[in-house]
Amino acid sequence: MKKNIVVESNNLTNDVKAVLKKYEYVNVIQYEFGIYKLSLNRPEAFNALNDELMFQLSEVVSLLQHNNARCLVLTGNKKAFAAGGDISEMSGKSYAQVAEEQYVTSIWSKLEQRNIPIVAAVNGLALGGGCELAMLCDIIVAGHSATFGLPEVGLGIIPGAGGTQRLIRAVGKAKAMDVILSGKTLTAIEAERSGLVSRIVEDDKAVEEALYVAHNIAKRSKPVISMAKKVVDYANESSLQNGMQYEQQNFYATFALSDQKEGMKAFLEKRQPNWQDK
Ligand code: CO8
Repeated sequence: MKKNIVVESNNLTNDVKAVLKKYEYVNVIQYEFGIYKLSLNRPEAFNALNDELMFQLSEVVSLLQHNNARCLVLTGNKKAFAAGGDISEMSGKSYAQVAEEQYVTSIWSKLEQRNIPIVAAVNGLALGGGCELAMLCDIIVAGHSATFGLPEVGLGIIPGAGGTQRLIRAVGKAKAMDVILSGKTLTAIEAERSGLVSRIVEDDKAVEEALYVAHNIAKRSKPVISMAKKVVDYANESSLQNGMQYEQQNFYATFALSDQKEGMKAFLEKRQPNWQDK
C-alpha cells in the first residue's frame, strides 16, 4: 500500500519563525496538517542534552502547541538521537544545586504536560537522558541500527528523567533491571519485541515513517486525540479501577463533541469526516 507522504508547509507567522530561528539546538521544519519535525542539533556532542538544549526544546514544543500544532516528530541524526544528559555540565553539580534548581524536573515536566502527541524517530544511540527523552514521547519509531540504553549507574548516578519508571512500564521488570543495573543495551529489534518501540524500519526511513504516523494522528479530531492520549497516559499512574473510571469519564465527554456526531455521521454516509476540532 502506498503511504501518504506529508510535504513541507510554510504558514507560520513571521513572529513565530523569528523565535524558532533563535534556537540553535532544535531545528524545526513545518509540514502540512499541523505536523512539525524537530531535529536535535548538537552533533559534535552526540546531541548530549545540556540545559540550554532542553530549555530550547521545551520552548519550541510549547510555542508550536500554542500555534495549532497537531503532532510533532522528534529526531536526532544518523549517529545519535541523543547520548544522554551532558556529562560535563552535570559533573560539577552538588546535591544542593540539583535539589535547589529542580534539575531535570523543572524543564522536563513542561514537556510532559503537553497535550499534543510526539512521535520519536530514533536512529543511532538513545542513551541515558536520550533514551528517557524518547520514552517521554508517545510513540517510538526506530531505525534498524538504533540502540537504547540507560548507562547512568556506570557514571555513579541513577536515571533521573523517568528512566526507572518508564522503562519498566514499557518492557517489564526483568529487562528493565538488566538495562539499568548491568548496562545492557537494547537493539532496535529487542526494543520492538519488548514493547519499547512501536515500529522498526530501515535507518533512512525512520523520519519518513514517523511523519507517516504523525499524519495518521494529525488528520483526526484534535480534542479526541488529546483525550485518548491523556487517558492512555493515565493508565501508567493509576490502578485499573481508577483508570477505567477515568476512561469512562472521557469516553462520555467525547459525546459532548460535535466531532463525535461528525465522525459517526461520516461513517454512516460512507465519506471522510470533516473535523471541527470541537
Ligand atoms: N555528555 C557530554 N558530552 C558527550 C556525551 C554526553 N552524554 N556523549 C558524547 N559526548 C561528547 C564527548 O565528550 C566528545 O566530546 P569531545 O569531542 O569534545 O571530546 C564527543 O561527544 C564525541 O564523543 P566520543 O569521543 O566519546 O565518541 P565515541 O564515538 O568514542 O563515543 C559515545 C560516543 C558512545 C556516545 C560516548 O561518547 C559515550 O559513551 N557517551 C556517554 C553516554 C552516556 O553515558 N550517557 C548517559 C549520560 S548520563 C544521563 O543521561 C543522565 C540523564 C539525566 C537527565 C537528563 C538531563 C538532560
